[in-house]
Amino acid sequence: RPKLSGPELLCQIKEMVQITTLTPDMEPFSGLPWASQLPQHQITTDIGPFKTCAVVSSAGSLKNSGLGKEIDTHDAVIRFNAAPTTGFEKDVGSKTTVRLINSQVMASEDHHFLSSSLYSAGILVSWDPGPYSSDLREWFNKTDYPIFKQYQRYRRLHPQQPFYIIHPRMEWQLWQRIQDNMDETIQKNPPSSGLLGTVLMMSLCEVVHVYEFLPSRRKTELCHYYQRFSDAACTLGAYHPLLYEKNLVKRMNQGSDRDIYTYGRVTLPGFITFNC
Ligand code: NCC
Repeated sequence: RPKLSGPELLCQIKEMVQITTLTPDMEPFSGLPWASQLPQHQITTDIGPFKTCAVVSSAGSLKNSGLGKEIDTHDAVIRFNAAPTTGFEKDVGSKTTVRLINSQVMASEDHHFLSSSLYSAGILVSWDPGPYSSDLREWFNKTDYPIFKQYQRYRRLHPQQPFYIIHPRMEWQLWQRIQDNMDETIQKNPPSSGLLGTVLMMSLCEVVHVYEFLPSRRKTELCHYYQRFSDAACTLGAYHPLLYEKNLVKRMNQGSDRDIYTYGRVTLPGFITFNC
């Protein structure tokens, strides 16, 4: 199979990955009493377009990066799961426009999702590994974690905060782009929050800078910049096809290798800026 160039890969993702969030009219949700808690419109209709966006991975290599000021100059910033800014501003900045969380964070006791102020800044977007069929009814009957129960509870407590749920089809369409562009067979698990968030921002922004998804010279076994826990699998992947995700992002990068090495910074073009 011929190896696609960066621009060809970008076009595949633009054309074959639909950024869709759940709306109240979708089955089986339309028939449920809480459907009206779902946003009326697609996230891509409601927010953006932004000029510049920053995707802040949670990697340990952000520690001592001093990238906070640079990150905050972007028009929109996306962060993931339980990644904090308080106390880490120098390295990761303080602006949060979007927070993308997996359903494990929503459900596990130790994250205090319903009560922690960590989640009250910005727009929330959540996802749960759906079945490969991407059938909403099938997913609804068998989610990985109780995403819908927690969604309803959170919405009741914070009715004013925008909160979207990603259609699982997006996960698998993106997974397929990874698989079709790799020679090896990859594990059939959805891409990491980091890649999902990167593609989401490519649909909302003209230019996307991704920080420490491709590790800089600060590369470390430290899992997160905010925790004293080391495991190389955080950077290389175990459940998620993370290594393959990174390979794909490396091929799409429009910045220099020097930018990666020094700043852990990748530059990706927003979908509206190129034609296929
Ligand atoms: O670790 P996590 O991700 O929250 O990190 C967010 C995204 O940053 C990128 N990353 C992170 C660490 C690292 N050393 N290198 C990186 O490149 C990845 O793109 C990652 O997606 C997830 O994807 O949702 C994940 O969530 C955690 C965990 O559920 C949450 O942190 C909450 O505690 C998963 N860890 C476990 O299940 C134990 C992780 O596999 C993926």
